[in-house]
Amino acid sequence: MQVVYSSRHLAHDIDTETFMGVGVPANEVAERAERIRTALTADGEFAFSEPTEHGEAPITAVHDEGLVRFLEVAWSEVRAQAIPRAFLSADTYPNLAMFEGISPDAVQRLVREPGHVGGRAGYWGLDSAAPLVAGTYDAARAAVDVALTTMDLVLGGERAAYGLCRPPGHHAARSMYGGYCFFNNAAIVADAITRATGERVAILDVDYHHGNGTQQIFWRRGDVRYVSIHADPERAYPYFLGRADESGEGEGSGENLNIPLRAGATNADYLEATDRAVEAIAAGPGSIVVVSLGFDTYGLDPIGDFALTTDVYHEVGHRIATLDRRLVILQEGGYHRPSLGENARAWLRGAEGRAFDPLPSSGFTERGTVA
Ligand code: Q9C
Ligand code: ZN
Repeated sequence: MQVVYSSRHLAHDIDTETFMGVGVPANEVAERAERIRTALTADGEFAFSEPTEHGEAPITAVHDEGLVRFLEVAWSEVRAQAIPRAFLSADTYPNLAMFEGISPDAVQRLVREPGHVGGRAGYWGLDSAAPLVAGTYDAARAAVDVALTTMDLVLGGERAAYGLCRPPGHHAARSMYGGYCFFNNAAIVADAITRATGERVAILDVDYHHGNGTQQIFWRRGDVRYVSIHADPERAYPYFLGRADESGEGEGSGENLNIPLRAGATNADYLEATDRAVEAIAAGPGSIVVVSLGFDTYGLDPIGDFALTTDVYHEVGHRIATLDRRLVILQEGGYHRPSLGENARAWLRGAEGRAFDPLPSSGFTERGTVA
């Protein structure tokens, strides 16, 4: 399989994130992508290439231009405003209740991007879990180019290709970054495919978290079907979207399918959900599926609570391949670093119909496997 990778992700060099008001070791770190790159290289069946520059137009086709401009200058603003922090995190977020009783029209007029960079980060940001540093914008732009180059390979005739995107994208909405995500790589690609082919596109999101950004971007669109399997937002980030009764509106009515799962979800639970998701995609038109691929569903993931093991990724990849559609596979989350390479190898080999022989010494013990 063709893999697109750029070392420019290394510029998004973070070691701390904020969780419930406290600085904690970052989850979404450079080592993640390097682990996957190393494992796929050692496998020998993956051919790597560099992304090509696609410019800003495909980004502003799904994102507000103001978000792009903010992310571009955010770090120099931190410096210019002499904010003594190692990374940018918001001061205040505009909670919906701040505007209770004020008409929607008035809210539109009153809520403006402030000058203070801590306020600007609140205006454009969802949460404190997306630390922004000097190289973040460049890395996020490179991730978009990785995604679009992966799409080019598939439009050029590859049956499946994998974009090793970092930072990830599925929490980024039209006018918002957050959840370790800055630009929505999968949404940018799905939108670009509709324009390039005139066909409908499906997005299958198998990251542990609900892809609130992708859902928001396509909520009213009839040409992109979004299907997501994720932790129930009742207990998991992003908390305020991702429930089973969210199905889209207007032309997008019925084009959004959320499959929330309980804590401790097993391989069997996951395969059942996968079959439902595959069925929902097969029921619609189109020849290309964009996969938002996350491994935070793994039993040992530090921020997930599912119980999946490596062999189920091979089977999930295989079941998605039974759709017999072309696949643009883009990396999202997954934070148990020692297993990331093996899990990616298992999934991608499954999607290609190849066998998977686990490496004998992966150096960690799976929770949830029968010893
Ligand atoms: N205790 C992706 O997987 N909350 N984003 C972390 C840690 C933010 C996940 C809480 C999770 C964002 C792409
Ligand atoms: Zn995730």
